[in-house]
Amino acid sequence: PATATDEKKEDDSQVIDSHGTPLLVLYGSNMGTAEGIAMELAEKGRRFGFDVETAPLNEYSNGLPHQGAVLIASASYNGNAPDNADEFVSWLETSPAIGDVHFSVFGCGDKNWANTYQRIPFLIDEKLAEGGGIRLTSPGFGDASDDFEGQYNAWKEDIWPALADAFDLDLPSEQTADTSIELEYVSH
Ligand code: FMN
Repeated sequence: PATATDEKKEDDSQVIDSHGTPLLVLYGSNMGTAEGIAMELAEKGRRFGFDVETAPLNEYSNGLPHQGAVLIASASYNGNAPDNADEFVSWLETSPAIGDVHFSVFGCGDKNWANTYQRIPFLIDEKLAEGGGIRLTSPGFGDASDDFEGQYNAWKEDIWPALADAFDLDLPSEQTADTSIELEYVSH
């Protein structure tokens, strides 16, 4: 017999319009913050019907896919790349031709490292754009000494509508705009 739990499961699966657009979510992370963000984005992407893969940045040090989109979350360590992103960053520093890769970058940083604040995510965003990559949104930057969560949420909210636009997808609007809808209800 159908229980309340079964019904909920069914509802969840019905939400998905499985268009299968490739979504590669890459991370540069030593302590898990950027990797955690990548996993959260991947999970949401799957719910939205993307064909999602996740990997450390170093697995793509020879090039990025031109199909679908690439989301990147990275930290910096004294201005250097995290351990699992060093080869990727070295490759980018050779100014490769990126081509029409759709991407967006979120930086995990801390203003306590003032001179090298967000150096690596900033570099990744700049180099990808210089090489011909197409920014889905402006890069986001979260500062662990400030409102990291708020800065992350602001970037994250723009990602899904930008992906819907770029790939002509019909993502459910109450999901793409869930936070702003909630805020609207509260303020009325
Ligand atoms: N943040 C920056 O913005 N620039 C830096 O140069 C920088 N250097 C750091 C060096 C050390 C030893 C540590 C512990 C943190 C540093 N941070 C710096 C902050 C981290 O990048 C930030 O905490 C980030 O969220 C860590 O991400 P992860 O957990 O994915 O490795």
